[in-house]
Amino acid sequence: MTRQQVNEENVIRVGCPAHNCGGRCLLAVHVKDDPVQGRVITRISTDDRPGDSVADPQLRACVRGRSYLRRQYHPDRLKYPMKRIGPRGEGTFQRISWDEALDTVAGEMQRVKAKYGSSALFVPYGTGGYSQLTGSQTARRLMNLFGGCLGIYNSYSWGATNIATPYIYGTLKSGNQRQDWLNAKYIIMWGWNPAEMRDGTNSDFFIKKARENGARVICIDPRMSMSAVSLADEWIPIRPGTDTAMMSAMAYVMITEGLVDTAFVETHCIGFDQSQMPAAAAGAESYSEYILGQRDGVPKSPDWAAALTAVPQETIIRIAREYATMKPGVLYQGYGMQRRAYGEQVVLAGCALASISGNVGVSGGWASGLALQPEDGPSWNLFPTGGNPVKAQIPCFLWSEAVLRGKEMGPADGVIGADKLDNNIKLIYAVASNALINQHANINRSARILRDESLVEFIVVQDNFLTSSARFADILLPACTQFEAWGVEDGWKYGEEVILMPQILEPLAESKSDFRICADLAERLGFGEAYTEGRNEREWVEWALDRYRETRFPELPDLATFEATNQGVYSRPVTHPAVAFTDFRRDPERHPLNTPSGKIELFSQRLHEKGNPEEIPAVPKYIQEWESPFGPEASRYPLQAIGHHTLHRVHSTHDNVDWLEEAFPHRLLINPIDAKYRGIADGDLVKLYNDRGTIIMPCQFTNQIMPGVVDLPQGGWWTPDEDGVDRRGAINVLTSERWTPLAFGTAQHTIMVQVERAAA
Ligand SMILES: Nc1nc2c(c(=O)[nH]1)N[C@H]1C(S)=C(S)[C@@H](COP(=O)(O)OP(=O)(O)OC[C@H]3O[C@@H](n4cnc5c(=O)[nH]c(N)nc54)[C@H](O)[C@@H]3O)O[C@H]1N2
Ligand SMILES: Nc1nc2c(c(=O)[nH]1)N[C@H]1C(S)=C(S)[C@@H](COP(=O)(O)OP(=O)(O)OC[C@H]3O[C@@H](n4cnc5c(=O)[nH]c(N)nc54)[C@H](O)[C@@H]3O)O[C@H]1N2
Ligand code: SF4
Ligand SMILES: [Mo]
Repeated sequence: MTRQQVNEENVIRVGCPAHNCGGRCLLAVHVKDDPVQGRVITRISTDDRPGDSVADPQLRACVRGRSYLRRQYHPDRLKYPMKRIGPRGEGTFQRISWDEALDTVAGEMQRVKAKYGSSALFVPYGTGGYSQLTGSQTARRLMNLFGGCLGIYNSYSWGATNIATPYIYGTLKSGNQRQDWLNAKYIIMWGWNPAEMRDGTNSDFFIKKARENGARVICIDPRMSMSAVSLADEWIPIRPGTDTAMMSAMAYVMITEGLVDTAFVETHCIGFDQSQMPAAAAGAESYSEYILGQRDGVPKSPDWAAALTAVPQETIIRIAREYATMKPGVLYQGYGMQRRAYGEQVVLAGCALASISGNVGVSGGWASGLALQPEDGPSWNLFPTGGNPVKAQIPCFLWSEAVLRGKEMGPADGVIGADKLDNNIKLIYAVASNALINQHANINRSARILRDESLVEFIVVQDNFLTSSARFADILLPACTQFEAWGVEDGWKYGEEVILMPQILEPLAESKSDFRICADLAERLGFGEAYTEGRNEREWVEWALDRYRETRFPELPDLATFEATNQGVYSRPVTHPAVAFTDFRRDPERHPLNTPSGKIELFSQRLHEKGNPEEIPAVPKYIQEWESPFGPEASRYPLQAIGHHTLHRVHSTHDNVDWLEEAFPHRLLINPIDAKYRGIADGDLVKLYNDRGTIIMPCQFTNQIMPGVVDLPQGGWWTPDEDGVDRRGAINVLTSERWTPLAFGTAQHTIMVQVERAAA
């Protein structure tokens, strides 16, 4: 498809430095070549290709991309390498030369490796750079060539989903291409907010198109989210952490009213009832026995669920009937509700509903679960990190455990690749990560751990800004921004495009690209050539384009063509959207799933064998969360707090962008009913606390959140005062480091808090 370009000479089309935003968009960067200042960005607009066709829609930027010049030209950008001169964590640094910085880092890597071994080295989860040549993968390649480091697996994003989905479907590729949503008659956005949290650039656009096509759209969320407002026919507020109860009650309605697709269940599922139990688990509780309460005496009726969820039973019954009859239908699960205690259950319960309603493997339907695009989806990490000689890996969320007690950790703590770790973490090299402090749970605990120099002996942080994690660095390395480095990106989770990210500005002051810094370190450590393979960054981008061409996009232009046309993007229209599980649906015997039975496992023998039915049941169950309105903790901390992914930021990135703060001020969002009961007025400073910490910040009234729940959008920069009280509003001051039982994933959204009026 050729598209006419608007040929303004002063515009360069590039991929947005998306960081770990779920979108990938095209920016039109307007530049001026100034004789004194050099090249400056004057403004940023977006995709101007004509047409908004469904097959190949524009990749239009959001407010973060359009405000990017305020981040690019922020006065606080890191300009020079620095070393710590005060106590660790205090944030006092002194400028040093690159030579001193690199010598120190290389020297510490060698010292720690010699003293403890490679598995004491660690590159934490860090998602700030996904343009292939930026971000933590550059440091992983360095470490792997150096002899390896303790590995990580899983993500903060969808820790429970990642692990749970394959138990029922045998794969993570359980999604259709999004164009297929136009064939749906019914769409439930369950804890999913694509109008605000980008989950593929055009997900909200496709929902809008599906609705124009006649689909009824429901949003189930404790907040009347931007998606509830702009995309849905109906908003159903639900008490956080109780979704599995509503899903179970929907199954109850479907079973008792004869709305189950029994033909599909008989041929494609196991574990629905006793006739379908695996031989080795004969006699164990089946899915329908749990739903009907035949073993535990508790039918999972709408009445039962209404008390837990705060959703009226008539609503539950109606939604169940609609979903089971207005077919095909999509039940799209967001990830916020699985970043919770027992997050695995809500994932599996949603998949079970999709299965018993017969919505799996059909156009217009949706299997739920992680729902990666079938066939070859986008790739986050093309830049080769090489094999890690250290085989042991920990779940990424358990890094602070590995600092404290690595040597005691084994499979019971989610360790894979080894029976035991042979080290505690002693050196951390954090690149494009604010997950040492800001984005990890229980900030005050993390800070205590990192302050102790006898635990982690050396910390390097490489970032654009002095973030809350960077304050804990021993050596701070200034990374340049992605406008100042070469890169390339493709879709986040869905999409059929490749977007070029050419270097458009010189790196600020002495800052350097992640690739360059790691290559310089490799040079010092004696394997510079192995690191670069003789390629500079531009040549690595050419290399990446070649890989895309070989794997997904045979018609992808080469770099010279990209540059000559200033297109910025290559996209491939989707006219026949792929549908997951089509072959399995047609012929389950010849195309079995990658599960032990080859079928959809409503009952999982593998989960049964875990021998922990209270926390890891073999069929999806509602389990009361470890902090909940129903537990004793509610007497001191009666409010549930969620921290949704806001338009203002990508996690903690962009928190310091003034335009975004002006448009979306960072506030504790509270329902006036909860506020007035506490004598709080709109705009008051409030104290928000639990046993783990305290935040003082302004509040804002909103009726768009259900009473009993407050919302502090995640990602505010932790800013403790002299009493250790956070004055900006980092929700992780309040969150818990406890992990989910099966996936060892984060449960950061499961927290109870109290709010009161604060003295100014
Ligand atoms: N603008 C923006 N977009 C982003 C990101 C960002 O930081 N900013 N981050 C990206 C990344 S890395 C990820 S992993 C994804 C994350 O995407 P998600 O995890 O899906 O995002 P959240 O905002 O945490 O949660 C989505 C919705 O779930 C609701 N919710 C919270 N708890 C519950 C619950 O118990 N039940 C129900 N039913 N709903 C609940 C929230 O109110 C919110 O509206 O977003 C991606 N997109
Ligand atoms: N309470 C709570 N906590 C959460 C979540 C939640 O929903 N609730 N969400 C979780 C999720 S889903 C995720 S993915 C994590 C994200 O956690 P992180 O991966 O830590 O993401 P960010 O906070 O965006 O931090 C990225 C850092 O990279 C820097 N950076 C940007 N570009 C570059 C670059 O090119 N090079 C270098 N060196 N640095 C760069 C940014 O300045 C920023 O400091 O947070 C998790 N934490
Ligand atoms: S959605 Fe993400 S990639 Fe797109 S403009 Fe916004 S920040 Fe950039
Ligand atoms: Mo994420």
